[in-house]
Amino acid sequence: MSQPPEEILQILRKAKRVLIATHVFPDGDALGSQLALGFALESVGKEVFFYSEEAVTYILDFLPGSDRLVTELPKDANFDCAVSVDCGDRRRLGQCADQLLRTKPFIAIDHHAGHQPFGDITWVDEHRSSTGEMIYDLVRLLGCKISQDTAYCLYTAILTDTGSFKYESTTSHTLRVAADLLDYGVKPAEICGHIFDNYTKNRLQLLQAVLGSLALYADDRVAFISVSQDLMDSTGTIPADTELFINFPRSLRTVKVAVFLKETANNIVGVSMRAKGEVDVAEVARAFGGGGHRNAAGFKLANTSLSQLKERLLAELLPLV
Ligand SMILES: [Mn+2]
Repeated sequence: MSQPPEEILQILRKAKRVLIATHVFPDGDALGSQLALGFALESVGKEVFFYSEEAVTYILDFLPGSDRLVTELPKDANFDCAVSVDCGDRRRLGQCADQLLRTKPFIAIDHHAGHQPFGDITWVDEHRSSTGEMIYDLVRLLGCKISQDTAYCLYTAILTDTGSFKYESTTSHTLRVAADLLDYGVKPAEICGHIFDNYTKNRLQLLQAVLGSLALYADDRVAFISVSQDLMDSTGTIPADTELFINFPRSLRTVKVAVFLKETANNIVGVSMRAKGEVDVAEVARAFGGGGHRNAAGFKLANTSLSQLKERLLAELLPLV
């Protein structure tokens, strides 16, 4: 497990105005890490600007400070540095990637296996459970104050990226950080309530329909579920509503690989894959231009359909299980 490079500490200590960004379609780790780092830097007198390509969805808008995210980059802002958190490659910075990367020095902090380096200075540690866990170590070293809001965001980041401390990536350090965050005022049941017991009726009806798409192969070792754009339209849901659905096919006792195919507008299909045991789904994802961890990976493909992509993926996956 690595610690933040001294150079990053020096840059952040010196900087007065800091731009913080994360990946598109930010999840709990992305947004929690972004906000927590910002609050911590503000606690030592820095001015912070939070950038996100799109506004926060209702699923994460309980996070303190989520209303501070700005979807437009200021034209004449003189930032002393920029930091991207939880972003595995520059494309995931979104449409403004070039403009963001023009801020120098640009620091990238991430934990994705297969991270494609970008920016000027990076701290990438694929053995970390979450970027939130890394941000905790960073802000402690910087001597920042950890407010209840900061702790709340970091706990959400770690909780969501570890699947509630269930994934292999959860270490003793992860749990020590989480324990510290409780001492800063986090109430685990409250955060769990916001994340897991907060479905809208539409979202539950979407889940009902998506589970109806379950298809099993190779003696139930491979499971597919899918969602079409039509289904999302008819249930009045958004892509963020499908978050965590992949855990249902993954939960099948016989499953080695679970796949969730998500059709979005313009014939683009997003794919999430989860593996149990030896199968490396990151390698499969890389063959389609994506990436991730050995047991959790994904990619997006344009000009395809749900059924076409399913056939192609089956051809790749069946020999592996
Ligand atoms: Mn993450």
